Formats: sequence, C-alpha cells, structure tokens
Amino acid sequence: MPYPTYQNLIGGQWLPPAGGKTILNLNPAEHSDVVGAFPSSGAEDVALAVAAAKKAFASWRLVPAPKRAEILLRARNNLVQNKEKYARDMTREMGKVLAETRGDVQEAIDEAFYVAGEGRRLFGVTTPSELPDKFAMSVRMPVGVVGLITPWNFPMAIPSWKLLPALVAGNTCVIKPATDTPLSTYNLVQALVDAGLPPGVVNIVSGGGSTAGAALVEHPDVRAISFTGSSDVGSQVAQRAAATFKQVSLEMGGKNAQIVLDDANLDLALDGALWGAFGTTGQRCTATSRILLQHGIAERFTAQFVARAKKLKIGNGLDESVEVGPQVNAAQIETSQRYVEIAKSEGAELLCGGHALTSGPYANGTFFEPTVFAGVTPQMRLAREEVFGPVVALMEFSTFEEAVSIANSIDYGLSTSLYTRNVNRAFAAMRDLEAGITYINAPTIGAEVHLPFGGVKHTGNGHREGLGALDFFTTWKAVYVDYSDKLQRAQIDNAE
Ligand code: UN1
Repeated sequence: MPYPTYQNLIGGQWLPPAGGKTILNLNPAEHSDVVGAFPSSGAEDVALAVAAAKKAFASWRLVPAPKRAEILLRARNNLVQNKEKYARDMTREMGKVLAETRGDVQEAIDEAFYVAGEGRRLFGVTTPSELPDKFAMSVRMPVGVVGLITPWNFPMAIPSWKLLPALVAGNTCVIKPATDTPLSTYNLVQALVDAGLPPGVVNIVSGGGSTAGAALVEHPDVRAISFTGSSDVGSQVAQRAAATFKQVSLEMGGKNAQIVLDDANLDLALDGALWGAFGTTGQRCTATSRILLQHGIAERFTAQFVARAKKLKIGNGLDESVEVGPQVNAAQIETSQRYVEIAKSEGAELLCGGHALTSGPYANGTFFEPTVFAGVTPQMRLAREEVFGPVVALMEFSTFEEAVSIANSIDYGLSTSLYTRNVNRAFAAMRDLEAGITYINAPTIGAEVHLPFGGVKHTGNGHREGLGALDFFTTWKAVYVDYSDKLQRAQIDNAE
C-alpha cells in the first residue's frame, strides 16, 4: 500500500531531513498499515529549525497577545471541524480506541479555548514603590525560543498543553514529536498554520530522542525545554540542559494508586479501577497501576475486577466495539512481559492475563492481555516501578493510615485516588497523599486542562502544565517608572 512521506516544518517550509533518512510510522494494531514515513532528523535539522524560530521571535513577540489568541481560537475551530479525521489518524498511529482518541483531540480543543482566553489576561502585578512619585509593575515576558519534546500516549493533547500556552505568551517553538506518533502533532500544527500562524513560529523536527531530541536540548539558542516522558530520560534532559542554563519543565512517570476503603461504593470503585488500569491500555502516566484494597472488601472486589478484566474486548481501536487497543510498540510489550516475570518471581499471584496476544486477529500487532496480580507487597518491584502497560497490582491493607503510607512509599507522585463515603478520610487523603493530583471517588485518570497537571518527587521538577503553564512559558520582568524628576536611591534616600 502506498503511504505518504512527511517532511519537517522549518520556517514555514516543508523540508526533508538533511541526512535523508526516514522512520516508518506503523499502526500498532496492524503493522501492514503504514501511516507514513517521517523524517529521522539530526542536529543539522534542529539548528535550522531553531534559527527559523529565533528569526520569527523578533516579530511574534510584538504581536499583541489578544491577536495571538485569535489565531488559537481559529485553530480550535479547525480542530473541531477535523476532530473525527484526527481521531482516526491517532488511533492508526498510536492504537488507543476511537472514543479515547476523540477525547485526546477534544483535550487539544479545550486547551485552545482555555489558553486563548489568556490572551486577554496574561496578568501581571502592580505594587506600590517605596519611593514617592515612582510606579512599579511586574510584567510577563516571553522566554524566547522554546523546545518541546512530547510523548506518544497523548499525541495531540500533550503537544497542545505545551505549544498553545507557549504561543499565547509570545514564544516561538521547535517541537520534536514522539517517534511513534508524529502525525497527530502535524495535524495540530496544521490547524494552527491554517488559522494564520506566521512562518517559523512553530517548527516541527521529527526524529529520535537521542538525535533530534538531544540536539534540541543542547542548542544554545533554545531558552527552555518542556519535556514529557520517562523519569530516566527526563533526568538526562535536565542534566544536559543545565549546561546552557535552560529552564526545564519535566512531566514524568507515575505508579498511581487507587485506594478502596471498606465503606466505598464498590461498583463505582470497580468501574473506576477498570477504566484507570486498562483505559489507554494502561499507557498513561496517570494510569492506575496499584489498587489498594481494605481487607473487608478485598475478596469481593478482586473477584469482580478479575471477572470484568477478562471480559474486556481487545483489538483494533478503529473497531468501535473494542475496549482495549494494542500497546504502542514491541518494546512496550517486552516491558509488560518483563514485569509479569518479575512479579511472578517475587511471589505475586497472577490472576489473569500475563501474555502477549500473537495469533489470529492479533498476529500483526502488539497486543497484551489485561493482567492482574494479587498479593503484591510494597517492596515488590511491581509495586514500585512504572510498567506503562495493562498490568495492575492488587495490594491489601488494614487501616486508612496504612493505605496512605503504602501509597506514598514510592519514588513517584503523580496521581492518586480514594474511594470512600467518609468525608473525614477524604479530606485527610487530599492533604496526605504525596501526589500532584488526588481524586475522590473517581479514577486516577481524567485530568481537565485548566487545572494544574504534574507531580511531585520523581514525577516532576516542580512545574505544572494547565494552570501552571504560563508560569513556565513566561519570565517576570520588573519595571520601575520614576516620575519625580530626580535621582531617588532605593533603600538609601527613604531609609528610616
Ligand atoms: C497522561 O497520563 O499521560 O488525566 C496524560 C488524564 C488525561 C491526560 C493524561 N487528561 O488522564
């Protein structure tokens, strides 16, 4: 089957990568379905893109923010119009089911709407000066050229969390999409270009992390890097970016716990656990990967959870009746398989799943069965390390305090959830769970774009997307206006 070849977008032009190499983007449900060939870019391509972004910054920063926002609003309308097509493209390249890829495009639509409103805010702060006849204010300035490195699990939503706030604030961007899912970034950027975004304001350089990604992180003219991916890679990004004093925002792994107390609405907790653990085939940084069960309900919950996990329909996400799509690639399947072996060898009990599906309708894809382990203890690797696949650990506890302590006993701190009808416990959990996000009576997944998104401990380095994004993509400037017509020396002329 013929397939299209995509180029990099640099300074408004579609250019082939300098090295002439490409990477095939395959449908993980059916490898004979080639979505397209995308550039395998290197430092030379990144240098061109950064130069284009630098040039465009000179004029983009002077476009009034409300005007920049109008482009985002028009882009939003383009996304709405193309939602179904973009969702289908995304299912083809990433695998998750259509309902979810529609949600992913919708998240970009929501982000555009939210961020466009910021064009008429971008609030600064005025404060009195300590000196007479002097005015003081703090204004938000763009950072400059920013580099964005995005993951494959939310191929349009996460690029939108980064690109759109960066743009409304007046930055210009070079984005390196995930090698497995570049098309959705192309679609998002096309919506912006069609909305009138000037050339060079957003540039796309496709390729691998160790080549294109590393070059972006190291380029001296890039002032900030926003990265979403694994904690291992994030740590390298931060270390390399430090050499040129870049601001770095990192959103990384999770080992997210759903706690179910004896008094919970059990059916609700089951619905939440199933969606949190196996939605997106477990490939969300917010996925539920530990389910902590109080002794009183553990047996009932476990039996029903396993029965329902076994019934989930696995298959090609383009089939509307499918509930769980493939994993994104063979490496992810290997990771899931590896953790199944690790968990078994550590003494956890495999209740269902545990294998890749390789025959019949699954023969040409990367599928893994929804997998449930019971008897997992806090020391086991399955309780501590991120799998990023449909493999979930059931753990038991006696008291609420013990549950919180188990939930907190890991390096990660992204999302957490508590199912209970006890309002006191709910508020204690909101305070005590070490995580950037806590849900009460809802699963660990499902963040909305206008709240802060990010985590503590090894999940992040303190920045937030959503509500916090403008803090990252702007830099404060203090401005003093002295209208006294004389030299006034702060801390000296007005001293007590
Ligand atoms: C991720 O988990 O990788 O909160 C991003 C959610 C989505 C975004 C998830 N809105 O589940």
